[in-house]
Amino acid sequence: MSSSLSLYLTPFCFFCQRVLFVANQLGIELQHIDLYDQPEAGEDLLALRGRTTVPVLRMNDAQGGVRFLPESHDIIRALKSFSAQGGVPDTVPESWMQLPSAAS
Ligand SMILES: N[C@@H](CCC(=O)N[C@@H](CS)C(=O)NCC(=O)O)C(=O)O
Repeated sequence: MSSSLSLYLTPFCFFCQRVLFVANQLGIELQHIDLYDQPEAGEDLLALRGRTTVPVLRMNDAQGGVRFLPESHDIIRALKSFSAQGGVPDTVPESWMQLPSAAS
């Protein structure tokens, strides 16, 4: 199984739309975690940064790794980098944020 990407977003968020636009242009699939429909999904973001600001990109890899990348500009840069390197990597980037509960 390969890595999967999800985007925490709300329907009214311009920064989120910009990320979705670029992902679509690059042909990168992003599952949507819509905090308007699923407010409980914001708990991970609160644990991560103490706020539920979106967009935040989440990667789950096949080894059980989970990492997060906030800030639309950083997300777009990462998506372009994945695209230039031939696709989403198999393992989560270690520079991305992780939940305090996952940090050793
Ligand atoms: N600098 C951030 C700005 C993100 C931002 O302002 N998001 C708004 C929605 S458009 C938000 O989540 N506001 C609610 C909050 O911060 O709790 C980025 O570019 O991603």
